[in-house]
Amino acid sequence: MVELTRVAVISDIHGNLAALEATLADIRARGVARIYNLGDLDGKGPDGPEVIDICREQCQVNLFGNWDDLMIREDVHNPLVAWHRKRLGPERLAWLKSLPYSVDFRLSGRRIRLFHASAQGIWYRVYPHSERETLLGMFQNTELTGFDTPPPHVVGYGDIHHAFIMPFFVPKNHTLFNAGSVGNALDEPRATYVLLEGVWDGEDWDAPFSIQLIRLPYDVEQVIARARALGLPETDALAIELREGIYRGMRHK
Ligand SMILES: [Mn+2]
Repeated sequence: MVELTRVAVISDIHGNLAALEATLADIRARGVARIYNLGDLDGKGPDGPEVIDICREQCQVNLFGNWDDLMIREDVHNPLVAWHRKRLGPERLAWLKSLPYSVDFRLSGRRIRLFHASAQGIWYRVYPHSERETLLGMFQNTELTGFDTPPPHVVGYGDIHHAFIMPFFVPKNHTLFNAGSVGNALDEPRATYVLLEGVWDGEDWDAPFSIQLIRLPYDVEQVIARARALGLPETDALAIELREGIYRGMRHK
């Protein structure tokens, strides 16, 4: 009997503490050994500081996302970003700035790579309906992912707040998945994450391997009330995203 390791892939928490707590409770109940967080810890929801402090302590890996970039960029003066930045304080901002771009590991023979948005950059967005060439670009080594290891077979990312699992017909043995969003899911309004299971660092492709998509309820109204109490800018837009999963940038389209 082979020993299987469970790795939780969480992403895009966006300052939503209630969604993170629901996710961590589920992760603990399933006996998960490692938690890998793909970034966008803050922005949007009201509790960025708490989310960052918990992830620093509980996640084995935290990666850098595009909202984390907004937080640390001195050329961004948007009032919403300024509100979040002030709450985070300099020490947490310095930690965000230190986060790595991607992580590679191996499960049941497969080389697995995780990053926030794509191999091309944190601001280069890839959708399940993107061109085939763009989708295959997710498996390429780039200056950002490094050239130290051969390209991966399985790639996981976040960024679009839209979870999916896409095995390729050609090339064989390749799968692209999106972990969805813990705190700002836009495909269905529940805390979402992905669970991987396989033999840790194992070379045998015939050992069991699985990718599972998990949806969890949490107290959305508590998050909205907390945002209002703290005076978070754009709380009405946040409320629509959290209740209905409708992106604020899409409301007028
Ligand atoms: Mn995001």
